[in-house]
Amino acid sequence: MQLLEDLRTALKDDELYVEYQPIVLLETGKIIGAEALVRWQHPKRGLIRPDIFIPLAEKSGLIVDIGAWVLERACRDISGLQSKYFPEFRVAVNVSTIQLKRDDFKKRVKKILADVPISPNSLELEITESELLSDSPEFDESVEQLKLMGISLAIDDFGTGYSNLGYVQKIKVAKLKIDRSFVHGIEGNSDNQAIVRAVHNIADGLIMNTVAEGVENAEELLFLKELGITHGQGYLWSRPVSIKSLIRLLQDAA
Ligand code: G
Ligand code: G
Ligand code: G
Ligand code: NA
Ligand code: MN
Repeated sequence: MQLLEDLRTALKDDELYVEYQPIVLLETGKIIGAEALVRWQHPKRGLIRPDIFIPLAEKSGLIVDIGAWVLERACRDISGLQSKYFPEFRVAVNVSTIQLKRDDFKKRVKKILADVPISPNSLELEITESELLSDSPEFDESVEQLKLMGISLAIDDFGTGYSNLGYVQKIKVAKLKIDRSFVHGIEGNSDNQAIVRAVHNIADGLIMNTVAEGVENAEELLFLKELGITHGQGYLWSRPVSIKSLIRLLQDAA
């Protein structure tokens, strides 16, 4: 498959880059961090979205190197932003369960943290599930080690895919990110209201934070605040932007 062949060379040909989408406190709108999102500028086909190439990367195993590259890029970008402007700023990076199942994942993370001046406390890893996570001692070990290093963990796209409540209880992450399909149009959809309320109650009971993804307008924001959700992300505040634009956005708000 041509696209997969192209993806094999995309890293070394410098075709991947990272954008950042602000994560805000719903109460004040203050931007407290950002999620790193990878992009692929294909030389012939133009911009290819991660929904297309991340699954390819996962199936082929390329996600291990691509994921490590995204993590290092994000740490470098945010390290610069912290040291020059906003020392408290946090960054969330997506990691596939395939990366977490590798027994060298912890070593790769340690190496990045040794090379880049950034505190593990300002780093969050969003676990995205691409496959059913059957019993994996390597995965459990990675999760424990990352926590010991002071890195916080979140479950991404909660409520869709394979994540289930037993899994949430078992790995005890700090945060659930509520999938945007439940957030969109929430003010007029009582099913979605019930789901978001229930997810928030579960998170609250397990002492986890909740982040609402895909917040697009003031009606959704108001509803989420009333439900007690604390953090959000979405086009209401900003699309994913370059590191330069992120810094500008933060400076304008300061
Ligand atoms: O600046 P620009 O129009 O590109 O910003 C895109 C969106 O992000 C707009 O809705 C703008 O109001 C919002 N935005 C920019 N900075 C901040 C901020 O510091 N806090 C909040 N809540 N929103 C911001
Ligand atoms: O960036 P966009 O809004 O198109 O993201 C689409 C999907 O791609 C999201 O579900 C997101 O989790 C995933 N994604 C984006 N960047 C990364 C990444 O660096 N690693 C992994 N594993 N998934 C990513
Ligand atoms: O990791 P995750 O799948 O949650 O990645 C976030 C994805 O959601 C990215 O593809 C990003 O571009 C997209 N996104 C971010 N904010 C919004 C939003 O307000 N509305 C919609 N429809 N998509 C969004
Ligand atoms: Na995701
Ligand atoms: Mn994510």
